Amino acid sequence: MAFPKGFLWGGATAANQFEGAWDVDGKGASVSDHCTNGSHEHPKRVTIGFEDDALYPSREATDFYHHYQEDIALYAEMGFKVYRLSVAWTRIFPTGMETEPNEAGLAFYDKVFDECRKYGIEPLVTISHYEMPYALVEKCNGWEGRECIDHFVRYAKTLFDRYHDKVTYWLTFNEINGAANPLGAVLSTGTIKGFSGPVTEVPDKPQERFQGMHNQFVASALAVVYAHENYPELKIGDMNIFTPSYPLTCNPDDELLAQREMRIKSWFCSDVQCRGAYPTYIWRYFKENGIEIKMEPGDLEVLKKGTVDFYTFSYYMSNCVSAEEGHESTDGNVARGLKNPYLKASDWGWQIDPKGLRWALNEIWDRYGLPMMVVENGLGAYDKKEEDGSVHDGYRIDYLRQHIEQMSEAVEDGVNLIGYTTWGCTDLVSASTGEMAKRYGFVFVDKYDDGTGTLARSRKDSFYWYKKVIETNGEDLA
Ligand code: BGP
Repeated sequence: MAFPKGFLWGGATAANQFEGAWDVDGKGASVSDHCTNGSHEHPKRVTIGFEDDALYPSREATDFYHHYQEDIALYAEMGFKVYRLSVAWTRIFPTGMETEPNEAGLAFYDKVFDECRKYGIEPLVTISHYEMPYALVEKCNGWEGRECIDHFVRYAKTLFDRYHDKVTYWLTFNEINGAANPLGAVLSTGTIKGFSGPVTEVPDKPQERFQGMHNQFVASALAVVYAHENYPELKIGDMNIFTPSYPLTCNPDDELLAQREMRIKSWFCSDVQCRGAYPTYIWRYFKENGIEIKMEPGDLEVLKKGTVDFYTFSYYMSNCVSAEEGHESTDGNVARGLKNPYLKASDWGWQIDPKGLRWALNEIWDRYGLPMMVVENGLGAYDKKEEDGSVHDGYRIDYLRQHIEQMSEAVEDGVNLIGYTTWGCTDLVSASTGEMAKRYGFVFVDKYDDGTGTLARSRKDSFYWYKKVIETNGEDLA
């Protein structure tokens, strides 16, 4: 086994899916607070107002807000070296537009980071993870509005100024490339002004999504520049969904299509954020899709200056593409594609492909030569809690073991991988479906899709297994 000394083992969560306390201590409503629950079969919905008879799962989620000490103690028991979490923008700036931050929100994260530090756990903080103030959706159609740049930069500066001696590793936007897909309008760019309905029916407006992405690039780069100039010890990363798109056959048409799909869906954003410039291939895509990006003088210089220090990504699955019609498709979160006859899939149709992770790590390393972290990976599954509180999740252990084995192969291949945080280390709300039944955690939370549950935490079999993995620095995966 090849993991370097000091390898950052840990887990990841996001405020909107984990914290709950959606209107406590001055917090404002974010896009995720306007999303109802759903399931694999019945998509979650966005509502403009709040419906009395609907269930909004992010409101309570699994209540990290009131359980953070217990949760972080469990991470320490597993031996976490790093804990990836996000700050809720609306806890700090309730509408996004205030000029002064909400002190109660800032104080909460002080306590959380101090608690991590107490156990020697390094916090890795996502500044914006799939939520933005809903007030900004109403004001300027989310990230389509140029003014979001100023609001975000004020927010990011506030976090750097307040926490620079508690948090070294930062990510600007979660899965920024998610907005290359229609669902990204809800999760990522918030370009959903006036929309209510199932998230699968959000109107497909690539112009708005890519303009939103441009504004996020500029905002991210400005945040990086500020951090570098004021706190040179901080490390700022990007965060992408990386989903390999394999050609279904060796037909050159499939190969070309796969290359195009990879560029638009997996490479575009990181090319901008790691290399500091728009890649030339994107202009043809924009032209053919009627996309015109409005830029202001100075934007391109900012992008050049504000490149990231390390590359991070989520990895769950791979897909296939074909130039021919009629092949069976698969499911996914924001990334979807065709079924691969060599792979099995999760109960939600996400194709399980551990070797694709080795391939991804090598491709990314070859392209950028930056240190890397896998900041999300895991199996969303139905868990059954036994009467004695145990959960026998051998399927999750198998999934994680196979992915860790492939990461170690990648390290042997020469990749500079510095950390690994599995997704949803404590059970939380699913981003794509809004349900509780899709669980990822090492820690089970007694909370169910109808909103009931005691919120009690208990250790699954995978908890003890991951503890051993960390103890042996990835040597013992049995
Ligand atoms: C990623 C998101 C996470 C997380 C994860 C699992 O795309 O960054 O927020 O939720 O996917 O997806 P899901 O919750 O839909 O199973």
